[in-house]
Amino acid sequence: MLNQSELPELVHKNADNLYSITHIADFDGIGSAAMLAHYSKISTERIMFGNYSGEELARLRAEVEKAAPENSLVIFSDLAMNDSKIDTVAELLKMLKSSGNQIVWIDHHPWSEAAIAAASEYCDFIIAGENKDFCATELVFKHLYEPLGEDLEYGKRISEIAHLGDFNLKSEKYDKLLHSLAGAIAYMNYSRDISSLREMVAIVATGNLENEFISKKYSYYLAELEKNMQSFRESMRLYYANGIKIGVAYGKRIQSTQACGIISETLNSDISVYIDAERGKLHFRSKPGIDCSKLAATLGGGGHPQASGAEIEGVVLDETEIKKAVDRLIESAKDIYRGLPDAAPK
Ligand SMILES: [Mn+2]
Repeated sequence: MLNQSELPELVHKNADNLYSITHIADFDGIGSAAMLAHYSKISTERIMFGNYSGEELARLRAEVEKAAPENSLVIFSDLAMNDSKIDTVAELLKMLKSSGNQIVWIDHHPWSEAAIAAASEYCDFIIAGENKDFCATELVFKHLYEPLGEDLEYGKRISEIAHLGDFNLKSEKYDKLLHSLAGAIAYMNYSRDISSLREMVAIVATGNLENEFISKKYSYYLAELEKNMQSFRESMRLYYANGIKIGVAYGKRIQSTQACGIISETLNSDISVYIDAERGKLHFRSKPGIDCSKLAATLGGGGHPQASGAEIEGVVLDETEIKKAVDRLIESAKDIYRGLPDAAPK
């Protein structure tokens, strides 16, 4: 295991020889890769994306095999290792190690002890486990970028924007920009357009976030949203589990934070569940004091106490399957939650 003080030199030495593997789903993933690209000027083929499902991990593995990094520095950012995927990810790390690569992993999601132990076996440096103060982009800034002392203004700005987005904070200065970034990323993600996501990293690496490419993708997102919003709203239902209000709605191609925000605003729910029927994904958000990751875990998922996800793998969900999943969730919720904690807003 490397010492923290050896990291900047490692990045500097490998500036031409670096691969970034980052979270596909949000600006924290894009921003942390962009910061590395800003410093190292790596080409876009060296940026790869991952997520937590078996399907996406298989795709990442195929990409890594194709790129075949050798004696390089591979930096993972904004990705956790879920317990159900430890073996899959460990195998990927083993493969990278056997080709002489050095591996650095920087994340801020909750990890189990077992997952940290599995990753530590292969990583040369790792920051893993829940961090309530910093998102992945900020950690990359702090540990890999800032000590290099170049263009700190760029690094600080990207960190600030990623922080606001990842912790779902309001900001008069950046709200409009945050919406367009999140919507653009959601659009590319839903349409599985990896080359556009790579292009997005390259653009963010220039620092020009008011870019036409981004605003065009955002406008596509909005156009789809308009088509999908009515049926999403009509699907909204409120359930009770020991006095906890659980709002549920399903739809497609709606950015998860936005979808859950609409559910909680409309129903005043304590937990909001958005089911992405097209991709078989469930997104959870909850009010402070209520840990929705426990509910996500009943479907094999996980995440933060206030923002989590789960997946019914590789399935487009029809109404019967959605109903079955929701019934199961509400039953599980009755076991998990014993009424509102005092800390939770009533
Ligand atoms: Mn993040």
